[in-house]
Amino acid sequence: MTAQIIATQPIDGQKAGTSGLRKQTRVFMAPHFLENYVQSILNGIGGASGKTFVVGGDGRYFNDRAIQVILRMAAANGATHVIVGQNGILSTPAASHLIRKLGTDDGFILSASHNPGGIDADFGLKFNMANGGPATEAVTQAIFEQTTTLTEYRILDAHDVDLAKIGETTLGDMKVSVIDSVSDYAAMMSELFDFEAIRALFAGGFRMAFDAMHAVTGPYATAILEGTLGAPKGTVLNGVPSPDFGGGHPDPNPIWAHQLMDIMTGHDAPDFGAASDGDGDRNMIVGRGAYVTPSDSLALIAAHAHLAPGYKAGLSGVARSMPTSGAVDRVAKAKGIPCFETPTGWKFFGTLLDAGKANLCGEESAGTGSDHIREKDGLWAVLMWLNIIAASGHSVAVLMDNHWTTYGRNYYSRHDYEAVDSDAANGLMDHLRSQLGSLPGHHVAGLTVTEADEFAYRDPVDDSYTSGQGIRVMFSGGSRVVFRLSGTGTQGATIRVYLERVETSPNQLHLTPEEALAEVIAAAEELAEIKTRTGRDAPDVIT
Ligand code: VG1
Ligand code: CO
Repeated sequence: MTAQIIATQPIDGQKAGTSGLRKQTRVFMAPHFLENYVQSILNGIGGASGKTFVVGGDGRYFNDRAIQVILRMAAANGATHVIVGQNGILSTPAASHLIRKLGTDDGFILSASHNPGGIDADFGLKFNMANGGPATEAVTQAIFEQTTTLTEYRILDAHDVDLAKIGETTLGDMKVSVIDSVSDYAAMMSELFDFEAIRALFAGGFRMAFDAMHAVTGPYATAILEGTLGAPKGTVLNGVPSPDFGGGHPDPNPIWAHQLMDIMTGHDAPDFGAASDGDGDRNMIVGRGAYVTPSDSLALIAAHAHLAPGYKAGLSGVARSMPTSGAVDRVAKAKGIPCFETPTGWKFFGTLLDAGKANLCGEESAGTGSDHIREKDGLWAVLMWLNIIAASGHSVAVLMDNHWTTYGRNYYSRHDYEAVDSDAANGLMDHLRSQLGSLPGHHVAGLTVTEADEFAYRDPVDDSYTSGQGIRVMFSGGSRVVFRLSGTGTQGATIRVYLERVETSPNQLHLTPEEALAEVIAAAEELAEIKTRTGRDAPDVIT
């Protein structure tokens, strides 16, 4: 087995977005594309010599081939040890946990997360660092710079490693350990949550439906919910990961998880429903006929986390991404703990978690997690809810009602306009930017603007500065609209419009989001001229 040095040239567009590098699968499979990016990562971190890595992915099309390439390149670049999930499977949270538990230098996670999979869909590669979290902005930039000057990569001329068999083998001078994908993660969950209480809940007839969406959480949910916790067989739906996620879109929201929504709103609905995404870091929570927005879920968890054994000392602080609703802010205020507002993407929570400034974080896009790892964690959120339900004895609907009565309700919705012409999307954002200075004091669709800005963030731990993170327009009374361009799409631009209204009147807590947000939606249209600029009559996805 010899290390080969292959001559190559820089490939355009190898710039990571909100969460890793995401491209259409065929782009990733083009000659040298994956190899160039992996070598750029290794160069960007100062080489692989003597290093250990965790490698795994969500099982989507090309996962298995990409892992074999990464293994051969790690070996050729002098890595000493790579730990791989069996059959190449590791959820993003499980990979983050393994990096931390085993003390490896870094990790490679093969996933395009909530994007569909298959040869005609999307593929992705995320690089995580020794704290278990996504590469920081600085490292991401260093890697990108490498992609623009790369002239060669190193790869071992070798056979495939058998990833089906648990055990140790070697590839050149490098050790390869194939490990069970689920057991370490499951053990960590049993330490954080009151498994006895949740087991008793299921034994008492509590019924649940978990939709794994043919993605990576299938084996994890089956082992934990149906295995350890004794939920009846069949609790986990779509539990076998498939390379194209059963032809679906593995994004856990009421639109894409409509099978679960139909079950939860149908006759004989179970008590509790949940779903997770392609790589297992997102979650959806739904009670019988009661969908919980991710922003509300974060706030409710902040209010009740002390009921779970791993959090009984209470929270040190909470953090949310800027577009996430302010519901959690009011819980933090009531508890007297800090609440941080960060740019979109889990990488911005890492320093706060490492420094102990926050130990609960969340995003409106169905991401929730804590300092147990450095990624958001879908099943963690589901188990946290089960723990809260078991400890409080309340249903999801009662928990949310009580929460709104105590703290008020942040009505919230996100409108996505997908695959919009990039020039039109940039024009829309430029137009908004040009209005910022003149908006305060003006009336838009019956609302009065109090503040308008483009969000920028100075990290309170490492002092790094990130600008251009979304346009915010705040209205009197606490309503708000935020506009951002997505950093995870692979075609054209996706415009995200985040709509929010705060309501504290006791008789206004049960409106539909459409009713409650009608004025804010009208204001968003008036400010951004979405219809005329994009040619779209309505959003593609409303969550
Ligand atoms: C989206 C979400 C963001 C999330 C990111 C990665 O990014 O809005 O909150 O962190 O996806 O999630 P964007 O730039 O498209 O808005 V995952 O589960 O796809 O890794
Ligand atoms: Co994900």
